[in-house]
Order: sequence, then C-alpha cells, then structure tokens
Amino acid sequence: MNKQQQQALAARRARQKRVRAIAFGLITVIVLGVSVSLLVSAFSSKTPPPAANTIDIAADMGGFNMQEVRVKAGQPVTVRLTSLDGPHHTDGGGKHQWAVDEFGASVIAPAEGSNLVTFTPDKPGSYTYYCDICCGGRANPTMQGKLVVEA
Ligand SMILES: [Cu+2]
Repeated sequence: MNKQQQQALAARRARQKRVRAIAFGLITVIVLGVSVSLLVSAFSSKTPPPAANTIDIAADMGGFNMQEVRVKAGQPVTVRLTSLDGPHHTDGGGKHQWAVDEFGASVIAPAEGSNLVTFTPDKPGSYTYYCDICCGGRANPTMQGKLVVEA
C-alpha cells in the first residue's frame, strides 16, 4: 500500500466515522423525542390527578354507603367510586354511577372496580347525587345522597 492509498483509506474511515456519529445522534434525538412525547401524553391524559381531598364512596344494589357528603366550596374534590357488585348483575352489569348535575360531575365505576372524578363545587348549598344505572335509576331513593357544599 502506497502513501496515496493509505491517505484514501484514512479519509474513507474518517467519513464512515462521521456518518456513524450523525446516525447515532439522529437515533438518540428520535428516541429522546418519542420518550418525551410519551411522558407528556401520560401526564396530560384526560383524567386529572386526584385532588388533595379524596372521598371514597362505595355502592352496591342496596345503595351508597354514604347518604351525605360534605365538601368545601371552591376547593377541588375527588370522588373515588367503588362498585361492590359483580359483573353478573342483570341490572347495570354491576356498574354504578355517582353524579351531581349542578357541577357536571359524573363517574361510573365498573363491576368490582373503582373510578375517579375530580371537580370543584363552586356554589354553597345542598345538592343531590345519584346513580342512574341500576334499579330504577335516579328515581330509586336508595341510590341517592346529599352533597353539602359548605361556604
Ligand atoms: Cu347504582
């Protein structure tokens, strides 16, 4: 191998090195970008994080386990509704709901599962929460309760 051939070889190796570095850089940027966008979408999903004040309510065919819930006006609150019924119930398939129309709050718990709703009750007063899924829906007096919003 003469000097010219050696120089040509060295130049080719240098070029390959540069191409590899650029490819590696591109892959790194793509992987990082995908990771960041996944993280962002994970944290900006439609379900907001639970509020500091989280109230656990359970429901079965007999009604809610709480007939009255007290919250403070203007403070975000999360209701975690749990259905104690199994999926074999013909009436609603074991699902239950907790809803307050005045605040647009509604959550449906799957059979033997839980689900969250976070809302801010901004007007003091007394409101009705209800389940409109099982046994007669919201007309059923046992599937109702009172949400008291204190000033
Ligand atoms: Cu129900």
